Amino acid sequence: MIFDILTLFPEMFLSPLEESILGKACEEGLITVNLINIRDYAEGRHRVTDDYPYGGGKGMIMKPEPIIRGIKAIRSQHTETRVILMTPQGSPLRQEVAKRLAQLSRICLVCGRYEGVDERVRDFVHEEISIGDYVLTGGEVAALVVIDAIARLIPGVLGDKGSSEEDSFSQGLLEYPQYTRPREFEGRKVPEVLLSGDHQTIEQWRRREALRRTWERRPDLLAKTELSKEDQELFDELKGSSGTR
Ligand code: 6GU
Repeated sequence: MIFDILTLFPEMFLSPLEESILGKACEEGLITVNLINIRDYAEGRHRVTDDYPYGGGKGMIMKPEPIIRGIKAIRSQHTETRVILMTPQGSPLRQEVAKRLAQLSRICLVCGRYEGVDERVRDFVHEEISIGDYVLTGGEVAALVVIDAIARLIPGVLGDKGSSEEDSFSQGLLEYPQYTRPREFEGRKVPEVLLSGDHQTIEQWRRREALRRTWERRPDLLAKTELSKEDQELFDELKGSSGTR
């Protein structure tokens, strides 16, 4: 997967892409992130990339020409590129969106800054994505979120650290509680069932706890998830014993 990032702040991407799993994915060539400064496409001695809003109002708007020239330069070399504008007005990033995007070969993420981008930029992008209902100072951190969510779905990126198919959301449920050593910490014990070695009982416990957690914290997710007959039985057990925790 190749990402072309159009941004006024390419350096914001450097250390997140050098560390840990993303760092390794870059090193191994499983993902490539090209950082392109929008200012390189601005004209004039001062290479201005923003201007006052027509009609008045607070803040500055990113000028259309540098961004659109940048998009055109990328698309003219790589016609298959999917162009995505990062904006709080975009459609919400969800696991299914990340899965769809992970199938592509090349994605250009356009990072807006300031109070937004000139509306005419929208005619040159395929889609718009938001990472949630809150406002960031710019699209850069959101673009990193998109890169991370996609990268970990690319075969080889997670390695033996586990398959992404069992993650929260992939199955429509939150994850079950996890423990490691010690068996007891400040009076807090690891649930006995996890020490039992009985894999079937452990599986069932985990599934029930995943259902419990989702029901308690994200009933909206549960409403969208199809429960198997077994899940429905575990879920009914939970509801029968609510409060026992
Ligand atoms: Cl993509 N950009 C900005 N500036 N704020 C956001 C966002 C994006 N997604 C959520 N909030």
